[in-house]
Amino acid sequence: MLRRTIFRFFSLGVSLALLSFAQVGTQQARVSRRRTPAAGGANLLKHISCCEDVKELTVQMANLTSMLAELSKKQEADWINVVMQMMELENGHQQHEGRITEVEGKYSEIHSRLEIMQLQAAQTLPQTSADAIYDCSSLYSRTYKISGVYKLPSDEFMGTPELEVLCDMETNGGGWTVIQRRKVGLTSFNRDWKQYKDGFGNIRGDFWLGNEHIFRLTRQPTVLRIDMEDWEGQTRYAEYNFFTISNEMNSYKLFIANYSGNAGRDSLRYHNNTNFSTKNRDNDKCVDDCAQFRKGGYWYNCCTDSNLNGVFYRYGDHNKNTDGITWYGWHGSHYSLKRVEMKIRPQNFTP
Ligand SMILES: *[C@@H]1O[C@H](CO)[C@@H](O)[C@H](O)[C@H]1NC(C)=O
Ligand SMILES: *[C@@H]1O[C@H](CO)[C@@H](O)[C@H](O)[C@H]1NC(C)=O
Ligand SMILES: *[C@@H]1O[C@H](CO)[C@@H](O)[C@H](O)[C@H]1NC(C)=O
Ligand SMILES: *[C@@H]1O[C@H](CO)[C@@H](O)[C@H](O)[C@H]1NC(C)=O
Ligand SMILES: [Ca+2]
Repeated sequence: MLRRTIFRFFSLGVSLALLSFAQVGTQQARVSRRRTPAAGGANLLKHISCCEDVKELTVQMANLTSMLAELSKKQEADWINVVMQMMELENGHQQHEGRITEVEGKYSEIHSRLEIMQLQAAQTLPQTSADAIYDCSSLYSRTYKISGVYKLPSDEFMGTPELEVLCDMETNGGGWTVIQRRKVGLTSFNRDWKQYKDGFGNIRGDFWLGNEHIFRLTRQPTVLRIDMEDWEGQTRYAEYNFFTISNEMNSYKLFIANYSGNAGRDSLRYHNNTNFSTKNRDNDKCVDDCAQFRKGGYWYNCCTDSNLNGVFYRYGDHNKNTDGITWYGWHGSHYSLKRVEMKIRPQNFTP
């Protein structure tokens, strides 16, 4: 939009300049036409006529030069205006994004009083290597059986950092560590490599836990479950009895196996054995840049059979775009889902 404005401005500038030169042309033509009738007069007259013409031409040239100078001054002022507008827009955008984060935080806070209480309970847990709490399944085994946000203490022995996690202690036996959630729709998932590596968003709202954490948590044999909801309130799930990603050096490549569920065709299978891509790291199997097209970070192939980190579209806009939160095997390529949660737990977990 802005680029188009700038372009239009430039073409306007160019046509103005062209117009000025066209004026020079016609004025010169007028001058030479006026010279012709004087041809029959005396030499002196001719001479004067000639010099007056030249004088007039000089004046016109001077006027034109000053006109041009004025024009370029105006053009410069317009240009500065455009740049200022651009900067203002950018500023507004940043403020907007800040507001969104704030609003989402507040929204989530209202819904998380109980979660905070659980968090405090979790913080009082003893921290020894033997009791290492390193995911929601171990919390579950320690009788923490209420879904919500917990803080996992850091563990030097295990080399694990302190980490806030969202635990789903209800679905199909519980013990799930949620690695991704889309439900509020205010957090952008069109992020760069570093942000996908470290994680982003709000653990009480929408978030990506971070590829480093996912890599670490899936060192043991792990199950992945994807819960989805559409705008009609129907729910589906996809479960993989085997899930892991490789390390950063190997571009967090995806491995999944043994699908079960009711989400129609397995739409993550197409992404099996592909590297992770973000808007600034094209590791897909395509000439195109899938992360740019689908506006997310994901294990893009060429490009998608699902796009769970795509753009959150609200009801009404949810079936108009191909860069939404899609699962082709259920609702096709143009239907952006209302809610998604990706969660993991160890294969050997027993409720
Ligand atoms: C040139 O400028 C002078 C003074 O500004 C003005 O009187 C004159 O009409 C102008 N001539 C043309 C051809 O624009
Ligand atoms: C995936 O990543 C690995 C290591 O980063 C690289 O060697 C390989 O070529 C990548 N594959 C594709 C399809 O980009
Ligand atoms: C993914 O690829 C691996 C081989 O790397 C294979 O064993 C596995 O069955 C594949 N998963 C699916 C769901 O096709
Ligand atoms: C998939 O399930 C089969 C049968 O239960 C099992 O033999 C196989 O090892 C599983 N594959 C993976 C990669 O876990
Ligand atoms: Ca590519």
